[in-house]
Amino acid sequence: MSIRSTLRRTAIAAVAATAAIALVACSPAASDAGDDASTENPYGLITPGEIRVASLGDSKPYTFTDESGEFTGFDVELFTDVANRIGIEKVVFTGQDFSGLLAAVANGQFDVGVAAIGITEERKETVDFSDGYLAGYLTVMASPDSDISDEDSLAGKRLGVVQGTLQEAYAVKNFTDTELVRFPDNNSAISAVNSGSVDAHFLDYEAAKEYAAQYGLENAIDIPSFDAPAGFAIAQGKDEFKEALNEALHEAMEDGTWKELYEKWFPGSPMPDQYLPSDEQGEGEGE
Ligand code: SNW
Repeated sequence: MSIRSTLRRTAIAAVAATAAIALVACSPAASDAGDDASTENPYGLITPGEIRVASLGDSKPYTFTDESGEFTGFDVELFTDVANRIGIEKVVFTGQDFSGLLAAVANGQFDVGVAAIGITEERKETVDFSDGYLAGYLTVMASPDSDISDEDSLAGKRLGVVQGTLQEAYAVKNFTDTELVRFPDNNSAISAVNSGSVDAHFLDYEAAKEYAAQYGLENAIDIPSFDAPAGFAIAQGKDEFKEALNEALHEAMEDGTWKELYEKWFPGSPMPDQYLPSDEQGEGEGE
């Protein structure tokens, strides 16, 4: 094809696209005649029929990329299942730094943030959350030769945290004699532990377990974070989307899908009660 005809085709395509956008923008039907607009895009997604997800590439087993670059992990599989239940097959995950993730959801670059994101009042000032789907521990991970074994033993030590995490906030508040070293992601913090430039890294329990096994480190301190269960973060005011996600999430809990994914991704971890099918709750407590 000649350059000229390519240019011409591009120009025609551009004009057509602009006209289409203008039509949509001017048409009163697009905004208020509920029917058409809401059947096509009832959840107010950036691209109708597709959910764009802000996530993390290095929080195995919650969210991570496998050898072929595909996103997988507990949160990824759970969210994909939930999305499918609300009729969305196309779920596109993108890796972000944790520190920018909630802002990217709030300002509409993504439909949802999925990355073991704890629900807190402070975060709710910028984004909404689905109901919780995971409650666990924040873990300080160190080399087995270190003398870090409790919060007091962190005094005078250098501790890695990922910027913007609950670990950072907890450390700022509670580890006042510890030097905090901020990292953009877990991988860079773990490298620093391995090279000795920090004494320990503070991250989510299951991710710590994973890195511990990989690098011969150990979980030195576990701090409950049950008051901030993880939820799916969505932009404020998308109530239909949020309600649909919640309904689907509870279905996934009730039919045992949640439990299956939990056992798959967190083998050997204590099974929490509140997300199991209702007829299985209270079992194993000796009641
Ligand atoms: O608050 C916990 C929750 O109880 C569960 O253990 C999953 O992790 C948390 O949501 C905390 N997660 C951190 C946060 O929300 C770090 C997230 C990350 O590194 N991806 O800041």
